[in-house]
Amino acid sequence: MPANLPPQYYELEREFKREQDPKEKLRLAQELLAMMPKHKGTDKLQAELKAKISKLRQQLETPQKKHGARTVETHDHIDKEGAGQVIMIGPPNSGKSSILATLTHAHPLIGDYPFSTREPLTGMMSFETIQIQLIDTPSISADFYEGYVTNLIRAADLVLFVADISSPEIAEEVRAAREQLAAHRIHLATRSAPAPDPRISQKVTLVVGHKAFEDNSDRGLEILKTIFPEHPILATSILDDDSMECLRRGIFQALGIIRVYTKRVGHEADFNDPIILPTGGTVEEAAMTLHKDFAHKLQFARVWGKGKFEGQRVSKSYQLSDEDIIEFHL
Ligand SMILES: Nc1nc2c(ncn2[C@@H]2O[C@H](COP(=O)(O)OP(=O)(O)OP(=O)(O)O)[C@@H](O)[C@H]2O)c(=O)[nH]1
Ligand SMILES: [Mg+2]
Repeated sequence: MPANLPPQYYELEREFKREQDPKEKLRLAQELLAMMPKHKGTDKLQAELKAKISKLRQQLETPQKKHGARTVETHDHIDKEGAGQVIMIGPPNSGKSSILATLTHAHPLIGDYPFSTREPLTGMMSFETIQIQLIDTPSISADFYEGYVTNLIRAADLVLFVADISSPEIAEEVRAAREQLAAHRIHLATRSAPAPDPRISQKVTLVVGHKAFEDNSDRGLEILKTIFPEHPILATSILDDDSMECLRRGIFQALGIIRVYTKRVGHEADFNDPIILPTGGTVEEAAMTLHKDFAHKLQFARVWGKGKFEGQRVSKSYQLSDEDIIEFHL
């Protein structure tokens, strides 16, 4: 079976082969893996690349004893958990750790001074029937950028760019953070699309205007809108529960996923463990998440949900909607 790799893959592969720095090489390898279509024709290539990634990771994590250098733990990778991985980034003191503490059970250090967060920290956020992983990161400014944040951003499913709209310096703070991101080849995009330049990572971004309802906040929000005219922007405050609930839903919607509940013939639907699919996912894709053979044997499905009649019979290629209930028939 042919691998059918996109032309950008070969371009990036050349860059990977040329690269000498193991850290950058690891980043490129991870990117190659993300770009590779996942099917039988690429099984071998995927396995080879995964082996290279694990070797590079080992190499980076091995303590460097030479010249008395300190062992530096790498935070290049955080295993994904739940229905999606969302990374919070932004200027110092904008409230990222406070958002993590409000939406999850994590206990980050929160300070009324910049740069209190020194390492990434994760927490799981409940949204109705699913869990979404949030990552809090060290802040980004003109003078400060933790290198590993680039890899974390590249691997995440969604970026939450958190800015303090009550800050009189918001324009400068946001500009500095965006310049750092651009220097590290991260583009905060409105929707996912391959970048024309394969070295640049286009990340779908939800912009959060945090510390709303303070003096200056309205002015800050207007400035943020002019900086991000195309992006969805949510105004939030940890002191306002409604805004935090809107943020939960906003994160779910920006992830571009749907939840599909399964039911066995003659049983009630199981609302505890939905199948997660990208928006527009089909019955066949839902079956694939359970088992490859299952998808092959599938004859049809019945679907319950908004805008359908009860138990409507649908084909494998039928596109599901969020919160549909599906019953597979083999
Ligand atoms: N008024 C107001 N203050 C907030 C809000 N959210 C956080 N803060 C305060 O803002 C300060 C910074 O909050 P953090 O959550 O530590 O911000 P951060 O972005 O994680 O900052 P660093 O990691 O230190 O760069 C703290 O004093 C918080 O109490 C909010 O919604 N409204
Ligand atoms: Mg913090």
